[in-house]
This record gives sequence, structure tokens and C-alpha cells, in this order.
Amino acid sequence: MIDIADAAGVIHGKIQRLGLGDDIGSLEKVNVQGEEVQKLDEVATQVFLDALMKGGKVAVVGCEERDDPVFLGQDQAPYVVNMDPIDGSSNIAVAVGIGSIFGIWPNAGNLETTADVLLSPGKYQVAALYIVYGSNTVLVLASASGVREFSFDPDTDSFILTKPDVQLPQKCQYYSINYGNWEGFSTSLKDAVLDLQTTYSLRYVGSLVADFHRNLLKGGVFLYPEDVNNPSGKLRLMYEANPLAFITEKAGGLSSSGNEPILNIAPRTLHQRTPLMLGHATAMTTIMSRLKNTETNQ
Ligand code: AHM
Ligand code: MG
Repeated sequence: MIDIADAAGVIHGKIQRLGLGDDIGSLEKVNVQGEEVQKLDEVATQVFLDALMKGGKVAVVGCEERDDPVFLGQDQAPYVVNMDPIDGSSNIAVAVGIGSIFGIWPNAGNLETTADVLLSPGKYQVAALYIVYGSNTVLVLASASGVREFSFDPDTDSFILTKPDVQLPQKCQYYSINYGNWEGFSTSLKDAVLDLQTTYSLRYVGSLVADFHRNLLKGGVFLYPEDVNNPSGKLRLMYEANPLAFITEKAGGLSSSGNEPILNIAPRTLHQRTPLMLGHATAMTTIMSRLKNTETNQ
């Protein structure tokens, strides 16, 4: 985690200088998801991979920007990591908060680590963390002992503990969803969203980490469900949904794909997508009961 935090400090510095140097813009190639790769996606991938290799604690890395697992040449290392080096890439060039996401699992590999070791359900994570490069830069870390927030201090180039025990607040205030996908939602999902609409305020910036962080601190729920064009939703199970679901549950919230808790899903492939709903337990319970009731009545 210290290796990731040190690398995040380097990325913070690069983001502060976006637009002044040449880290902004597209590489004019697409990744395994069919999305255009930004220069910062590639820079961050390399910075994090180098840090994890140097640190010696990680055997293999699954990464949004790499088709195949990256073996770090240290098969006996105690952990494996799935990561999204830059989340919210569409916001890089428009000065909106972006982030990085990491899920950390034990390395169950024996003498030779294989790619399969990355495909473990989210409930087996030992820790998960994300960084938001926003109005300030924060790192939120969840482990068995709870959820903590650290803020980046540019004077010392280090993260300082600023919230020792992060829990979702009692009151839910916000819901986050892309209404552009409305026409493709099922009737039961539309009913659930209409419920949210009458109770909470809408907030959506289009960077998962930024939307998630607001909802965690202020009380909210985030939804990227399936729609007719995207039957598995958009977000990726191993390096977006699982780490954030782990943090949510440690902070007293709930997560679901609509069918089952995110952390119970048995992964099939590194880059598989999943419908994702997670956040405040009250709002999540309302959504889940609405989905269930409509299904029962049909
Ligand atoms: P990415 O930038 O790592 O590819 O992440 C995907 C992003 C998420 O940050 C965000 O929640 C979502 O895609 C927004 O999608 P949309 O523009 O369809 O609302
Ligand atoms: Mg992402």
C-alpha cells in the first residue's frame, strides 16, 4: 500500500501539470475494452507497475489497460492486485476529478503463479483502496480493521491520515446514475430509479471514484445498471466493482449486481463487466425491494 501511495504521489504531480506538459490527449489506440487510451492512462499504468515491481510484494497485476495479466517476476510475493490506473478517463482533459482503483488479494499461487490467481471473488480481498485526484488528492483504504482516509500533503509528498474511521452517514442524500441510458432500463429498474428521484438529490460527474467518494462521505448510492445495449452494464468487476464494493461494505453499506452481492460473484475473465449498484444501505434496500417486487408481480 505504501508502494501504491508513493506512486499516487507521482501521478498527483503529473495531474497538477496536465495541459502544461505533454501528458494530455489520446494515444490514438484502443484498449481491450474498445475504449480510446489516453496518454495519462499509459503513464499511470507504467508508474504503478514499476512501483509494484520495485516493492516486491506483488506477484501479478490485472490492469484495465493491459489485455493480459502482468507477471512481475516475483511469483512468491504475498499479494496479487487488480487495478484501474486512471478511472474517469473521459474527464482527464476537462479538469474534473479522476482517480485510481486497486483491489488486493492474497497470492494463492504456489511455486508458479498463474493468471487464474487473479480471478478470485471480491470477498477474498485483504484490502482495497482508491485515490481521487480532485479538489484535493485523497486516498481511501479499507482493510479488516476498517476504512481510513488520507490526504496528500504536497509539502512532504506524503499522505497524512485525515479520517481514521470512515462510515457511511446515517442519512442518505444523493443518488448517482447516467440518465442517458434510461430508455434501455427494465421497468423494475425505472421504478427503482423513480423512487430514488422522489427521495434524494441527483449528483453525477462521470468519474466512478469521484461519484463514489462523494456518496461515501455524504451518504449516497451509485448505480451503473444493465440496459438493453449493455446487458452486463459498463463497469468492470475485478478492478472497479470489487474494490469499491469491499470499501462500501466495510463502511456499512451494501453492493449488488441486481442478482447477487458484488463480492460473491465468481469471476470468469479479467475484464468482465457487471451491473453495479452500491452505497448507502437504506437506499440499496429500497432499490433491491423494488427490483424484487416488480419481478414477483410480473
Ligand atoms: P474508465 O475511465 O476507467 O474507463 O471508467 C469508466 C467510467 C467510470 O469512471 C464512470 O463511472 C463511467 O465510466 C461513466 O460512464 P458514462 O459516461 O457512460 O456515464
Ligand atoms: Mg474506470
